[in-house]
Amino acid sequence: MFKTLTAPPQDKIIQIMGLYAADTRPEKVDLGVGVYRTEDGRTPVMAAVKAAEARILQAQESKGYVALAGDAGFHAVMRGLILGDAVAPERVAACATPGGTGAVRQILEMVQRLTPEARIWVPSPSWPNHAAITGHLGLAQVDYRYYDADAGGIDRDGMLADLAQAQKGDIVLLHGCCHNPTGADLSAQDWVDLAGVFEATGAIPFVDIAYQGFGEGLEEDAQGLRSLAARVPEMLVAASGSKNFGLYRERVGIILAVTDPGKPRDVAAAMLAHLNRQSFAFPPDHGARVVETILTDAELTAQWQAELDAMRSRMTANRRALAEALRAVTGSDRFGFVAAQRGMFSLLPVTEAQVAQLREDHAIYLVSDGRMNVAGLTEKTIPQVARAIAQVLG
Ligand code: PLP
Ligand code: TYF
Repeated sequence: MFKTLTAPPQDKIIQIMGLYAADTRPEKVDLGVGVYRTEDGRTPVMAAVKAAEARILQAQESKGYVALAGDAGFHAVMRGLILGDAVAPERVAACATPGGTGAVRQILEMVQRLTPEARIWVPSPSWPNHAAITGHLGLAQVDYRYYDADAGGIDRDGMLADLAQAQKGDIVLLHGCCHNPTGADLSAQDWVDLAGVFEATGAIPFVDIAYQGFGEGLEEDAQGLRSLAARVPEMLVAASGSKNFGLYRERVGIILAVTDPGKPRDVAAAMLAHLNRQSFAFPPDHGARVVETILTDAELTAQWQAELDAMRSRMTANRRALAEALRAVTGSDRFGFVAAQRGMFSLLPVTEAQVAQLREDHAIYLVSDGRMNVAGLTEKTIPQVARAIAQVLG
């Protein structure tokens, strides 16, 4: 069976991880994969996570299976963290998944089974796994206008005009906050206007939120999603605990399906559990247990929030410092958007060839589309990166 096989296309982000790992130059700078880093380049286990793990190690008496949809306590804390009190808990079907990617995959698989004719509207550009998974499942994807590269912000009119074309039952993917790869987010007014589009079209919002707490704050980052949830009859949410809990490899993710209470909620929950069973049966538990332990303990919650605040502040400071350094070396304000944006990523106005040049000549690693992980910058590397960008852009 393998003799005639050709290799599948590689994920451009994971490809960069490999190139970076193989580079032996000591001055190399990793601004590729979306992983948080400290000033000294580490991705540490958060202290609140360590404390929760110590408690779990002491108290856990069984590693027996939990449930196909994961643990109800985990569902409850994640529902609170993400949806707040925007919708009644009786309306929400929850299902744990292996990471946010697992949530995206399981949601789209449910869509494929329930409404195979639905089109999936995806912002242009978006995280590459969105198109990869819709393509893998054979779903029809339509890209909608989202990013305005000249403005370093969103193409609001283009987005609203495109989405007005969505049909009843179509699925519209939105990034909850910290848009990957552009760093350009929807404003509160945009979320309100989008709710109007959903009401008018009958399309269903699907919010992918992988960076809650990395933008403006835990509550602030969920505000748009919550305002939408309060207005629409149905909504899908895929959330990740990889970034805000630093639990990347533990694979913490959840689906929240907002439905009508009663039978629709129960059927959605059963469907999601059924689809978990078809793919991997029981979702991973350890990371989910860590999240539940933190969010059900006031002290651990406060400790975690303080750590998350510090991570966010570091990224914001890096943004400001890089924008200033770029202003100094280029004498122009064209990189001002880097300081104004939030989250882990910004998209630099560079060609694929210029990205290759930054990598080959300057040992600076960006994703091929120009995406930069600002958490990978340090006080020491910011001047080096600014000079290299200025040089490569000419
Ligand atoms: N969605 C987006 C937009 C992401 O950037 C990511 C990456 O972190 C994910 C989902 C899911 O990540 P994970 O599967 O590691 O939880
Ligand atoms: O965008 C990123 O860098 C992170 C990590 O297939 C990631 O979301 C990258 C590629 C991928 C899965 C996760």
